[in-house]
Amino acid sequence: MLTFCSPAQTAHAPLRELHNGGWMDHAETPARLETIRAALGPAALRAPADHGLAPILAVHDADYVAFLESAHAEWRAAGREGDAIPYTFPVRGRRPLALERIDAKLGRFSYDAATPVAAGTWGAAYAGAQAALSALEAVAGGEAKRAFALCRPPGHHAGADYFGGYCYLNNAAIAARAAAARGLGPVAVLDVDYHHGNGTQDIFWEDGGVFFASIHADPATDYPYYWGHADERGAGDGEGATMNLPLPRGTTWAGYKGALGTALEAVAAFGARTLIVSYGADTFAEDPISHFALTTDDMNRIGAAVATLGLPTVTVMEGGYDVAALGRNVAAFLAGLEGA
Ligand code: Q9C
Ligand code: ZN
Repeated sequence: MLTFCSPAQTAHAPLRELHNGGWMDHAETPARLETIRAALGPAALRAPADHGLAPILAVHDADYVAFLESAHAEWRAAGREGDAIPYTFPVRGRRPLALERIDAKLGRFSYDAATPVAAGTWGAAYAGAQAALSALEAVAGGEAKRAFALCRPPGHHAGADYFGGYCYLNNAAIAARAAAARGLGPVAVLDVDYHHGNGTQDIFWEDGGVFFASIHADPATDYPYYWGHADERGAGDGEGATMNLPLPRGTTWAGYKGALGTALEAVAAFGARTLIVSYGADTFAEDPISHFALTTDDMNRIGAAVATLGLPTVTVMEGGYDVAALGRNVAAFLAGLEGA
């Protein structure tokens, strides 16, 4: 499958994250991208074109983007070493303030302490968003029916003005909004990462032109906890255009396929003409931070089921942390999507 990826995306390499009360090696590593690239081979791999900041600013607030660009430099200017990590957060309802200190800004624009801003973060996130936009462009221009954006860092936890969950720019949302702006709507985003795509949900919460469907671990037991419950359905113009299908830990294909069928039926019923897939391989049984029990063959089945929609489709890479199996899991999904 036509695949977009930039070498700049490996410059993002945070060392560690806060996990269950201690430090662990950051799970979202450059090796993830390398192993996927190796598994897919060089034949259909292409460097993204630069579509600039405008399509990013169509999703993310300008002050948030400006913060991301300068956050690591501000961290260093404050005399700190290593990665910038937030640790103090304004609870909901706090009044807006003109914040000066880097620590105050880090907390203002994030919602967890597991998502460091490293020296190469902005460049990698920007390049990844360009990969998503280039994949959309290939599909929109009719060059390919389907394309893959090998985004890294991932994006679906990032909201209009916040980072978190290893995500900084919401690649799927950026592609979805660009598709709508190009007249390719209605657009659907199908999120099959293990974790709920809270950032994407928030971005399109009141947008009736973009349908968001997510199949994920029940937020009662799993990150991101505060979003992804079955009764979250959107609001205002977007009421009914959000669908959440939480599943219990331990879910196998037997439990997964029904939810996938429900999501695909809803995408078709919405009348979507363009599909963006947020694909995470962290539903894999051996994933070190997740708790579903899907196999590599199941990844192929997910791809094949999505292909039955027959829609122009951009797949955007999200999570998946079993690096040893990641390449073959992504390849299996894309092969299913291609009808192989
Ligand atoms: N103790 C993605 O898959 N850490 N992000 C959970 C649980 C955050 C995953 C910690 C997981 C974020 C794109
Ligand atoms: Zn995930």
